[in-house]
Amino acid sequence: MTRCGLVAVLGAPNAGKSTLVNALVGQKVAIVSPKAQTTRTRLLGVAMEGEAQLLLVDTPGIFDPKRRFDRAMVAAAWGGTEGADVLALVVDAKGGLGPKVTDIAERIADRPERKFLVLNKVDLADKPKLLVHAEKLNALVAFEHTFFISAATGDGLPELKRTLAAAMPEGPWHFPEDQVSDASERTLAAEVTREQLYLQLHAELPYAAAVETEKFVDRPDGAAEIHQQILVERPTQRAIVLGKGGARIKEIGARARAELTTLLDRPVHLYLHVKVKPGWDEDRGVYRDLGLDWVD
Ligand SMILES: Nc1nc2c(ncn2[C@@H]2O[C@H](COP(=O)(O)OP(=O)(O)OP(=O)(O)O)[C@@H](O)[C@H]2O)c(=O)[nH]1
Ligand SMILES: [Mg+2]
Repeated sequence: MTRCGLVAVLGAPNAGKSTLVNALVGQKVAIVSPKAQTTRTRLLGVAMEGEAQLLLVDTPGIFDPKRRFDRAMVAAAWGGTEGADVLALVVDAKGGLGPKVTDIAERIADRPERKFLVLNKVDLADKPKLLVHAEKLNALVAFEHTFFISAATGDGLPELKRTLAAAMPEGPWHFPEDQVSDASERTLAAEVTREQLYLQLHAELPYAAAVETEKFVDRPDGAAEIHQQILVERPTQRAIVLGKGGARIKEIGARARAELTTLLDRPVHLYLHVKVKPGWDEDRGVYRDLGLDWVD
């Protein structure tokens, strides 16, 4: 008897949703950074637990969006919860709860799906605070279970995974056992480069940038040849991405290439090009390429 179902992993930005999905899958499928709003589109990570296949929907963080692009991200997050068997609300337990978290809790309170509360970052949080958060959120939502975990250290993950597996409906697996995500290699490659933008450049820049894979060629020698465009809004941002004498873009390319060589399991040739495209976040074509719906 096999089981298979959808788990929507949702929460405020920076709660550790993508870190959790990676940890449950047992391999990196989603990019992670210390900055909020790292995940921009829905992504499916596939995890196995005994006879159960968990389809984990990693979603962008939910916040109060202003720009069109942010609204599209938040719409993608709520869209990612549709059809889920379990809604897993991931909460960063180290700080205060904040209005974002209670707003999300209130919005899921009346939904018919099974709901799990996942208090994350217990390695950083103090115990009394954890219990206060758990109590407060359980007063807002009828959570079936509350878990205290660290997606970073793995603390509490086996129990969470077992409980999720048991909550999945009976049915055939949707993906081959060795498939880890629904993202194409093109998309994965673009995300890995974007992760380097987040990790290496600070201030507001990453929010002003997008990465598109323009060409992905499998060379006869087995290597992957990847051409990508980094879109920024202004010439000054282009200069920041390039760095002095091109040093920054070189380092971004080197790290992204190293990571992709591991993830794609073959040699990678990565070519990056920075393009100034004012208002790229108002271009329907960019939304389509990134897998976001245009929102009015
Ligand atoms: N110490 C600690 N750090 C964690 C834990 N889980 C995640 N982090 C860190 O928290 C930051 C945010 O993690 P992400 O997984 O990108 O968070 P997210 O919820 O996917 O964020 P968005 O995609 O921006 O909504 C990263 O720096 C992670 O390394 C944890 O259990 N403990
Ligand atoms: Mg994320």
